[in-house]
Amino acid sequence: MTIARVPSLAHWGAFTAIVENGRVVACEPFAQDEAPSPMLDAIPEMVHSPLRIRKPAIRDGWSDGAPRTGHDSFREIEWEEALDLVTSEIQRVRGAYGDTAIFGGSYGWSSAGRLHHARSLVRRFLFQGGGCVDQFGNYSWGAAQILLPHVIGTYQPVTGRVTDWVSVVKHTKLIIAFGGLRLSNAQVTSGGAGGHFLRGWLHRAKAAGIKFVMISPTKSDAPDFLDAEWLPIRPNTDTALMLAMAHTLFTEGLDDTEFLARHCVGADRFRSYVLGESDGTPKDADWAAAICGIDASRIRELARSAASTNSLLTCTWSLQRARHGEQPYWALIALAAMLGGIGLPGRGFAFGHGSLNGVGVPRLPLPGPELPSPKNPAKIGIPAARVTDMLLSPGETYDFNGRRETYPDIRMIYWAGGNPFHHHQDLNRLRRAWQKPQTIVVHDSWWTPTARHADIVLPATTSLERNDVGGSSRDPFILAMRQAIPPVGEAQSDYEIFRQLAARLGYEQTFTEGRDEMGWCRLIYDDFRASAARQSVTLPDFEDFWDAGFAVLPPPENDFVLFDAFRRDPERNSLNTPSGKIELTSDTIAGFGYDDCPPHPAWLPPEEWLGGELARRWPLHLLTHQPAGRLHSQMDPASISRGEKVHEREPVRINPADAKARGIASGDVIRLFNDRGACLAAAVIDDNVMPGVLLMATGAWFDPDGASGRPERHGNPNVLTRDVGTSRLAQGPSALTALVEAERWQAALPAVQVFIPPVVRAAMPVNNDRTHA
Ligand SMILES: Nc1nc2c(c(=O)[nH]1)N[C@H]1C(S)=C(S)[C@@H](COP(=O)(O)OP(=O)(O)OC[C@H]3O[C@@H](n4cnc5c(=O)[nH]c(N)nc54)[C@H](O)[C@@H]3O)O[C@H]1N2
Ligand SMILES: Nc1nc2c(c(=O)[nH]1)N[C@H]1C(S)=C(S)[C@@H](COP(=O)(O)OP(=O)(O)OC[C@H]3O[C@@H](n4cnc5c(=O)[nH]c(N)nc54)[C@H](O)[C@@H]3O)O[C@H]1N2
Ligand SMILES: [Mo]
Repeated sequence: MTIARVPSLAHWGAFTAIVENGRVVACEPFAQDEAPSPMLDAIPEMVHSPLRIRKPAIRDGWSDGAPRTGHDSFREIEWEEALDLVTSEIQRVRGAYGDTAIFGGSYGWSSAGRLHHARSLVRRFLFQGGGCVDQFGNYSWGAAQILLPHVIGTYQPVTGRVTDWVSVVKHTKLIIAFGGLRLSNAQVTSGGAGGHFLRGWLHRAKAAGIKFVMISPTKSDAPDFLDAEWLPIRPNTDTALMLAMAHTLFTEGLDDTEFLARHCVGADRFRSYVLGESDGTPKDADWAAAICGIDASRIRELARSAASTNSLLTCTWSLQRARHGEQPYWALIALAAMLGGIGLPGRGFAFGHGSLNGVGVPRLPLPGPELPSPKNPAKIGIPAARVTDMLLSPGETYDFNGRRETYPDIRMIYWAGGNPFHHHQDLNRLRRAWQKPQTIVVHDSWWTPTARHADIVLPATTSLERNDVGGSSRDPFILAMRQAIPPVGEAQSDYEIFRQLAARLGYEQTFTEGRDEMGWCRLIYDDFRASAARQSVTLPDFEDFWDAGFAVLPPPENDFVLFDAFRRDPERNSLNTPSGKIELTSDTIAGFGYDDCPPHPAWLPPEEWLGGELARRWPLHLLTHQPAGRLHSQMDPASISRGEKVHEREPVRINPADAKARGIASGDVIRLFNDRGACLAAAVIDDNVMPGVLLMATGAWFDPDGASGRPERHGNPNVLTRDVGTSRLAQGPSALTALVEAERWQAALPAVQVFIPPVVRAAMPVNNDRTHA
């Protein structure tokens, strides 16, 4: 028996793959990781899963234009034929309809390695061939990315550079955490987690005597060891709470008038709105209590205690993934400005400390390793979450950040490294829109729901079947990802697939720049090493790095405090806003004239919330959080994720009162439904979820029942969520605004089918004697 130990990396952690006779049998956590993720255990199972795509395949019915059902059968073909087909489809569509008829935004997390990052590669490949319709922004912080530059001149605080934990532990006394600090979300870093840091920092913060107040619809959003005070809040109403805190500060003279005058513009107009001078409604604590469900006296006390001590206001990314998601972010900044702590150690505002591993972790300010990206000559993209709108409404106009844009007419979709049939909202609507293009090409390693909705499916290797370099701008490590096993089946790397296509299309040299896989690994590492050298940090040369499996940046010398220079001297270190200051009122946004995004932070009731008219018909607010045992939809077929299911269904947490009113017992299969769709899920009764709220993880593989009118079988909540932009400003996804009803499922229980691979007929003639790994 041969045993090999090979260093590698996933978004959820660095590890050593243990390989026995060509099979990955275990993944040992990286020795320097203080809190490795249990998700590493899912990797061997997934690499050798029966759900792997083994050979290129064509959907039956594609050539006849039969609808994509997700239940179609496929026919395997040889690589040469598959690559020729994709080539001729690209040529046909570009020739007949132009470059903007190809949609290649390909949103999705792909794998951690930077060379074989599928989304970067599909865009590189299509951009170099004439361009395509791209996707801007993301699902994570789509609203913040557009709003924040108007308010503070940058969206840096959502890319991870927020006042760091070192500063917090030294100086902060009170953390008010809107949306909480969900430890399970800190298992992952985009680009790969060399270490896991949040648990350690929270323990140090607790030991330093910091008091935590958590504002969330569920107590489970903070670990018990924090002893956080839990203030249950009605979903999507945090803005009302923040405005009421501002009201207390203004009326009790607790606002920092000097900071507002010297560092902000538009405080007067914001003040007159908060006090009710501009619209007749004072946004006081009593007003907010009726909206958000938190006691008026507690709201006033919270504002006073925030003003009386070194407080830090943090907010998860989830708050802006809701209708009018711009508002809580703007209101949080306004509140922090009134408290006067912005730019001071351990004070001010921050986003995402509890959203992703690495946020707030001290690290030298240099970019993570990356593959250089070319420009898109087609110069067109849509906000990431507007994909269904685009497919359904070619030629129609929409508003986006002050511009009026037109949706292109898409004939071909090329997707690699993403799973829209997981990530997008209102999946039944996406499924209708998905019928429009003539051809859909997908690369994936597994028969995901998106692969099953494609016409040409190309099997991609996993990270363990190729060489790569990984790392993140939020992590001090850079990691070698060495090939551990030969490709499973006939899978090829995304890079190699695109190289062969580029060769057929006449631009192989442009695509490869004359480099092979190892040449690119070396380039990515050497670029990173050079940027470290510019900061006087010496990293080992490539050979030593590749041999050791990692290199690490030393910790920064100084604590990072967001906007400290601006605070010291706002004239010399002005912000990149029109006024150079923090804009509590924005003339630019005022000029857009959007009724769904006014010129200053404001409470705008969403169309669906527990205080609104629709709640009479749909009385439960469905919140979808990130799953603890997988990355989005990745690894859902593995034992860890499946072990969390009940009767094979995704669990949904429900308050005892809501369960009782519906005759639901723990473990019952229930049907969740609204006008957009229905799914089955398994009830878990939990008094840590406030009444009126359902809490469910995203990412159960979409398993539509073939028969019409039947619920999705597995518990994919995106059949229920709302596919509407946050506002005309940012057009971000608003998944967390969704009302539903729940009832016990009384009929026969349909089996979950999505973990059974589709029917795939072997290529004819069968002439290969490969042994499948
Ligand atoms: N309701 C609701 N929906 C949400 C959210 C929410 O809060 N609520 N959150 C949203 C957010 S923040 C995000 S980021 C998205 C995530 O959405 P996605 O990023 O689309 O989700 P993943 O499941 O990570 O999909 C990655 C896909 O890439 C494939 N893949 C992995 N490695 C490779 C590779 O090397 N090559 C190729 N070709 N493919 C590979 C995986 O098999 C998988 O199919 O979901 C969004 N959806
Ligand atoms: N294990 C694991 N970790 C992950 C991921 C994963 O798939 N798996 N995905 C990663 C990605 S891509 C991202 S973008 C981040 C996302 O990070 P976040 O967006 O911060 O995470 P979520 O889990 O979507 O939401 C966190 C909590 O917000 C609360 N919440 C929802 N709506 C409201 C509201 O209106 N008000 C208040 N006060 N609270 C609310 C919910 O109770 C929820 O549990 O997570 C990352 N971390
Ligand atoms: Mo995300």
